[in-house]
Amino acid sequence: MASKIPKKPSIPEPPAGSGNGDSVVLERRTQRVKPPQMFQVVLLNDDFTPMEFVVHIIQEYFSKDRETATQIMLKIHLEGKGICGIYTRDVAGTKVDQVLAASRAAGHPLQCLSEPVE
Ligand code: TYC
Repeated sequence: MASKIPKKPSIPEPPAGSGNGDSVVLERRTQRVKPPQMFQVVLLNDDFTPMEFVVHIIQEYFSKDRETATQIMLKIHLEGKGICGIYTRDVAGTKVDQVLAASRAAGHPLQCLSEPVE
């Protein structure tokens, strides 16, 4: 006759994630990363910088074709200022530095700045 092996008293497993001190509880959360603040790079009008130079600057540093660059330049000439592009903070700052350096190197007083959008 086979002797009965006594069964180990069974301890029920705690429900997953119930937190008995050894367990790690993972909560599902939707993480939302907000888009970065954007900065528009603006050129200002003046009475001295040649139109052709401004068109060249807009083509070269803001990747516009000649027609678009000419339209932007004329808008600045007529309205006093105009947006040449919208970028993240660092890229906008670099554009401003590059435009100012190229303008001073050519002996022109062209002014360029960046400002937060909205
Ligand atoms: N007003 C300038 C002129 O008549 C042309 C100009 C346009 C200058 C745009 C600056 O951001 C500027 N020669």
